[in-house]
Amino acid sequence: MSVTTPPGELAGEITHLLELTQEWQGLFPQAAEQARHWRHVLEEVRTHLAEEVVRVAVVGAVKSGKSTLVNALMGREVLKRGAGILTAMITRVRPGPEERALLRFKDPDLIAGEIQQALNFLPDARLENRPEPLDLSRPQDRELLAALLAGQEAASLWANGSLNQNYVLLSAYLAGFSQVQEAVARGQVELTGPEVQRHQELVTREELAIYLADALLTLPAPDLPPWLELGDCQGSDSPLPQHLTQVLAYLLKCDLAVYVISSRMGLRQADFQFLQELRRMGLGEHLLFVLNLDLADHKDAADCEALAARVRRELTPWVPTPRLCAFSALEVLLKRRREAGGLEPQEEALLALWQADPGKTGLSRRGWEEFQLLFRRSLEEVRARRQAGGALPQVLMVARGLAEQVEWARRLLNRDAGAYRELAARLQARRQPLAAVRVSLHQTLEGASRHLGAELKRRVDAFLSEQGSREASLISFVLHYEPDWERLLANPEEPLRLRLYRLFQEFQQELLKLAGGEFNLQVVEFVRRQEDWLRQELRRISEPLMVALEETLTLYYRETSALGLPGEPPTLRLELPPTPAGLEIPLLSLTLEPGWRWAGEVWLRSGVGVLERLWQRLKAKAGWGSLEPRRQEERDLRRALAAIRHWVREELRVQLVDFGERLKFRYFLPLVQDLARGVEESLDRQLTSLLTDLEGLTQALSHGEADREGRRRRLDSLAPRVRLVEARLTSLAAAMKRG
Ligand SMILES: Nc1nc2c(ncn2[C@@H]2O[C@H](COP(=O)(O)OP(=O)(O)OP(=O)(O)O)[C@@H](O)[C@H]2O)c(=O)[nH]1
Ligand SMILES: [Mg+2]
Repeated sequence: MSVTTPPGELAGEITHLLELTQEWQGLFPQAAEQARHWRHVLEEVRTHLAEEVVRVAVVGAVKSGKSTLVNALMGREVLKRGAGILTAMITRVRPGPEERALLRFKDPDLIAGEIQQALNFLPDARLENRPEPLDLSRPQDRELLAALLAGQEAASLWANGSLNQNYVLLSAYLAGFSQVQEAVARGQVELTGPEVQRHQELVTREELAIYLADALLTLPAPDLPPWLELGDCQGSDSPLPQHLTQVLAYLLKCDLAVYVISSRMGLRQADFQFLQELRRMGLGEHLLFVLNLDLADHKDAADCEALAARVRRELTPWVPTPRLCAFSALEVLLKRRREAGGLEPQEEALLALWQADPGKTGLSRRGWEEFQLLFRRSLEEVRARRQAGGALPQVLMVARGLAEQVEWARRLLNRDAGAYRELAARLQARRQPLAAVRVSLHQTLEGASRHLGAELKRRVDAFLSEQGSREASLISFVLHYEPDWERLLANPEEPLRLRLYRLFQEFQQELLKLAGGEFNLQVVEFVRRQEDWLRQELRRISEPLMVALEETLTLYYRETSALGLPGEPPTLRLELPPTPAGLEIPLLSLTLEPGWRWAGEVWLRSGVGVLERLWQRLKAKAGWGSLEPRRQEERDLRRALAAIRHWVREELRVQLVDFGERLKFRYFLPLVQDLARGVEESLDRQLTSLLTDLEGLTQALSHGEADREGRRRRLDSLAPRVRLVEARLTSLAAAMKRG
């Protein structure tokens, strides 16, 4: 992997410092230990900066121009854009040295599970009592699925097939199978060079995209920072629930979202709902809005401006000061492509048409320029925020430590070997209390981790059990769900069994929508609240020990000053590391296994059910005023619904328990451990960077008695340069704090 130098001032200062520590080591090879520590810290920070990615999700309603905007930013046709709902899978796009597409496919077990789950909603005798699940790699199973999907029962059950999630999923899996079979078996596919274009088909055709787990595209884009990732998302109002679930999961990892609004459509109800969701995920203050102007659609520049003003007004209740830029993404893209020399004649004609009105194109150009500035600034802010919290304090401590050592070495040069030894011994004694405080900090944090972990477990249990009492919760949904009875019973010819399947199918779809959306949003909000609390607690617990540590450090510095080595005791920073990138908030994905069939059907077929219906029929025959057939059916279905509710309630309970365990053991406990360890490591590093290795230094000095003058000259030249780097880092830290 090629290592790119991270941009920004911090990276430059790290390079400087690395050179200076090298120089220091050349002067005192016997005191190499300390220099090694500094270099280790600096190199680690540097690697970390180079690997760090700022993620930006490009979101908005379907067909608002999200893919076009990503293309405009990249300056080329990277993603497929056009009519019809296109983006079926999030494509992550990153600038990189070479063209490459990495497509990761779903695990075959996951695919089989999703197919099985959807099949549960298909009432067909051919599916009952099958010894093993349907496997698309078997031709006879594919034939069966094709026959099932085309069959009478499926047709009547899925009358509005285009919007039925199970139907869409099964047909997509079946249609795409032959084309991706090999790729799925391999797990992933890497495309390079001209082959890269092929990825477009995979991510835009639902039947292929359904097999994908991840799509990452790398392309040269010299005017974008190498640490940027743009996520081209599916439309937020896409009718397929799996699209929204994917977008939500991606947004959780993002630092910023660009919200695209089509000037043709403006803001609609679905936008406000999505904005609310973005806010609940904590992205409210990290949104940039693009009003994507369809230049042909607006009379003149004033018209465009009026629209922008209206959109801004409409956004204000949701986002207090919306950052909105208005321009045509397509125009930007075409202009950039023209510069690169590759426009089709009709595209030229389109540009010419737009450019006939310089008022509108001028407005669009200014909007794009404004957006670029704003975008850049927001990205830099994200990076600065992260660095201010982690990398910078560490680098600053190295600079301080080095400056101090250089200063002390200059003063020590005049003394003789006996004096060095005495000095080293006295300071060594002063370090003992520091070591003691470090030990008690370690113990305190260890104890706190256990206690905080236990408290978090309790809170997860409470959160999930509250679900039972909350309105809009999964459990109350299950307990109170009512279908649209009118619609369900509309066709008097429909057999009862089919109605039952339809009833359950609608129930399932609503439930999955609630689980994938509202429930998971509640989980995210809950997790974020706990994280804030956890960080606060760790701070509160460590604070007294930090004070003790600083007091001991002050005494240490007092001693060094008395020994003729002046220095200011530093302010230590309690660093809580960011949540590790590999730790993802678990989201619930509910599955309803075949058991339900029996729950409902059992009632219909049960002795009670059969007897009841027989009795009603007898009563009718005897003219005893039986229930009319429609009422009777409704009553049967209500009873079956009660049986299903009971079964789903139980199933949900089991899955929520399982989900709670994942939250506890795969998220919160590792997080507690990681944060506590992070606090300690960061303090250790700061202290090791700072506390002069006097023993090494005095040894080094006594070895080089002969070349005292040469050393003095080199130290005199080194000192101001180190101080300069330290000063620059200090002002960088101050600037970040202000920013
Ligand atoms: N006139 C005009 N057309 C545009 C503009 N931006 C995008 N389009 C067109 O609008 C259509 C949809 O654009 P896409 O970028 O595919 O939209 P999307 O939001 O990614 O769509 P989905 O991914 O399907 O939700 C394409 O045909 C674009 O060429 C624009 O600024 N002006
Ligand atoms: Mg798109």
